[in-house]
Amino acid sequence: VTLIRREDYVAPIFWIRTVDLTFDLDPAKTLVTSKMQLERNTAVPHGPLRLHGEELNLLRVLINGESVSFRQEGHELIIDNVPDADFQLEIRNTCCPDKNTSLSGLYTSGGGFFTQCEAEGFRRITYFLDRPDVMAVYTVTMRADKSRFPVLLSNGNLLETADLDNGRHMARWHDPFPKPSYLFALVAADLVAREQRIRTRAGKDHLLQVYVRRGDLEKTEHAMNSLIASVVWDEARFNLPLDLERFMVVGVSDFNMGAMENKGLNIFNTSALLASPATATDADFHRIESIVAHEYFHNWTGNRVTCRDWFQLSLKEGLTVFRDQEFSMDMAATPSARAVCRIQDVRALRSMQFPEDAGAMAHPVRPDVYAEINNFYTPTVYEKGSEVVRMYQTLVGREGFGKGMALYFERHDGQAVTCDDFAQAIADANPGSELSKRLDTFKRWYSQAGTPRLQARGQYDAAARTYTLSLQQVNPPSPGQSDKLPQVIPVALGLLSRDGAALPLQLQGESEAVGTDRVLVLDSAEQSFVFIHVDSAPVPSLLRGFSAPVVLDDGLGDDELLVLLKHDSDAFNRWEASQRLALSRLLTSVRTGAPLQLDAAYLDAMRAVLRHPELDPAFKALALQMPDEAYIAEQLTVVDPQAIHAAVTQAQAQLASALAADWAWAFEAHQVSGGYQPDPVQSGKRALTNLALSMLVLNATRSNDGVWPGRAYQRFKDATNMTDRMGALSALVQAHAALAEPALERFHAQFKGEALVIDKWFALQGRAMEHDGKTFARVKQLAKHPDFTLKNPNRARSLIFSLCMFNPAAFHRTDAAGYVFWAEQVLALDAINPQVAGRLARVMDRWITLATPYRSAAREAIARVAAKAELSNDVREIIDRQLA
Ligand code: DPP
Ligand code: ZN
Repeated sequence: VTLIRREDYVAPIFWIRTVDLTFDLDPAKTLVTSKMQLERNTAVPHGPLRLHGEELNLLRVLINGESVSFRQEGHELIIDNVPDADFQLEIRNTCCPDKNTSLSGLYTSGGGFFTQCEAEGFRRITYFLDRPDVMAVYTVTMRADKSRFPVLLSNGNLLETADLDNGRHMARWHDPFPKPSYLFALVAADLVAREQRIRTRAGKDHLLQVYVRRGDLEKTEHAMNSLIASVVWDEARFNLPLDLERFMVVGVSDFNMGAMENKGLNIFNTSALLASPATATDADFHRIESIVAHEYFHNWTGNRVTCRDWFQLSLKEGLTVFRDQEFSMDMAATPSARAVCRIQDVRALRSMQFPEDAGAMAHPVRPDVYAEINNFYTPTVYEKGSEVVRMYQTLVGREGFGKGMALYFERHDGQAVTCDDFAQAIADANPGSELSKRLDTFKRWYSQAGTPRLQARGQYDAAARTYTLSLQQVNPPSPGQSDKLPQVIPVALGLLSRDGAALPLQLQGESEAVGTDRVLVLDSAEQSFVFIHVDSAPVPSLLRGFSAPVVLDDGLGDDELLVLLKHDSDAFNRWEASQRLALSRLLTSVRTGAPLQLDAAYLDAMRAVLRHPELDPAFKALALQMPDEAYIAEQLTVVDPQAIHAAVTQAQAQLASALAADWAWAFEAHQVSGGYQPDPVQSGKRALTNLALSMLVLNATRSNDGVWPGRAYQRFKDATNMTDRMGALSALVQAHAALAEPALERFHAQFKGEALVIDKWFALQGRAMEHDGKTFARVKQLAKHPDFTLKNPNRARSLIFSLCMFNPAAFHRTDAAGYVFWAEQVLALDAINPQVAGRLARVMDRWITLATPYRSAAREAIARVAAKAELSNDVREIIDRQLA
């Protein structure tokens, strides 16, 4: 594979200023005519015109109306002789949307036409300078059969529509904003729209539309509400208005990602768009709100200011994830609901991004090299990128960050820029800030891969009444980066007395205490901070709100963690204490191989959380859950997935049985009354009742008691919303209760027309707790189910990814059958859809840490994939890195 390097960036030799596209849409063969206005970039040396194109059939090439000689080399169309003055280039080609199973470029789904151009899909539509720093003004004419494709959409404003001969019709669109090709989109399909007119703060009127297939209209209300809330929020928080008269969102069921921010025409995976109480869970509602917001926010962070090259991807993605996370927290409204959002985000970061940062595919937030850019839409670029943006805000303050954003748009609106430009704008808007003092050091977050380890040790001097906090950071090596420099780590902290009081914080040299909550900035390998006037040995609460994406070792023991769990004013660290109490017990059992026996101190603490009169039910549900098995694996140098799973299973069983009466109380006490709302209050109660129910069913099944399984089945049947229905079904399935089978059958029959619900049905079985190899056997069986197909990414993910990625105990088998299955599925998917295959390949990133016999069997499976001659770039790059 060819590697692309960040340091090799050169500006384009030509600019494309305008492009006029005409599509004669036909599923088997679509004709594309492209007329472009080109201009030499005088800032760089002369050279031939090289256009990107893949899977295209070229018909003709004209310059200023005259035919011209050209060459085709690999995926490039090369024209050596082009005029020095501005010129018009006309290209005609065809492509085959029906055969496009990769879902990149122009493809068909459910009988309609859709596009996906990020990152490099536009070159699968027509020949172009398909790179984000080439920005053009687009005019798009579409012609298609009117009865099959009554709705014709593209970016920007509708100029005209007309009926044509032979039952065809046309529409012409114009987007006034210059944009890179990755933001181009078109849709031609039989769709209906929910519409809403809004007037923004600036007094402008806008039309919002959500287009879906006919039966799905009533499932769009939540997306529309989320869109309106996003528009309002971006104006209020960042002064960023909607800049188009019309903003369209379209749902499609075959889609590789969650959604795509094409200018004025966002295209969404239906799983990230459609929701009704009967078909979507609280988690789905929450996810839809955040993805609708994310794509809308891209209109400024991504579209108005875009990336110069794909190495800068986090410029738009990290920043936009940060914005959507802030939005979700603001929507959550109450402090405890905000904390729940933060906990969920950090949990996802630590179980997805931390392993990535420690594995074969570890890369900096701004990567240095790639073979296939699609492989770099990663948790590092997105979620760690968002944490980096959050640290800017921590270092310059919320107001300072707002000023920095304003300066960023003032400087760069309409441009394609780099992460350096963003950093500079935030720093320049905040002279003298903790950021500006050390901007270069801070920017190491963009260039160094890996998760920093932060060690903190405190020493109390009773005579001097001082508390010295020594911080030390270690940045372990990652592939290609053996020596690293210290990073800037903002450490938000507080000190608690043993009885839980928040202590005033005064550092040596300061004239008075500055509150009970503050941020220390570590920017070297080691630094000590001396707090004065400290009356007793404190319990430190460090890294509050997870103020930096690091692994913290604070050396606290159970007694101190129990103080934090009970009293910390920072809800994140309160939750963290609950997880660490569980984690230390799980790890002891995994490391020693001794059966896990939960002690009274732990169980009493968990009971106190569950019974707490004031804590938020959503918080309780999170605190009472065991850490993810993937996160537990991260704490170990040699990973035995079965041992981890056994420890978690034992812990759950003991928590279920020791707290049985408390779970029963929690189940009864948190029932939701009134109509369904996906708000934090109701969803928190449902999260806790569903957790309680799963514990009760688990406990009953183990003691052959039929009462709770019976109640769960009844609840499953009678549920009035999907959250409770899935909660009860999952309780039965995870406990392997006898009633799980009839429930699964009933569920399938009830929802057989609802693709997104059938995905849940597959996913639940793919994630079911392993039990004598039954789960694995069932997944293999389900892969032959008439409803199963690898062609639809959601369906492939629902079954195959659920097993390989989210069910370690069913996947990692001593007979290696899980790995054999993985290799088969990667190869089968690669022939259809390389992007999705690439994602599945990532499952083996950390094979090297596996214990015997898993390690050698995993390597063999990877080698089996590597041996295949025709692999996509996507899969090849990942496999190469795994074997490097
Ligand atoms: N659709 C992806 C996202 O919004 C890529 N831009 O993050
Ligand atoms: Zn994005």
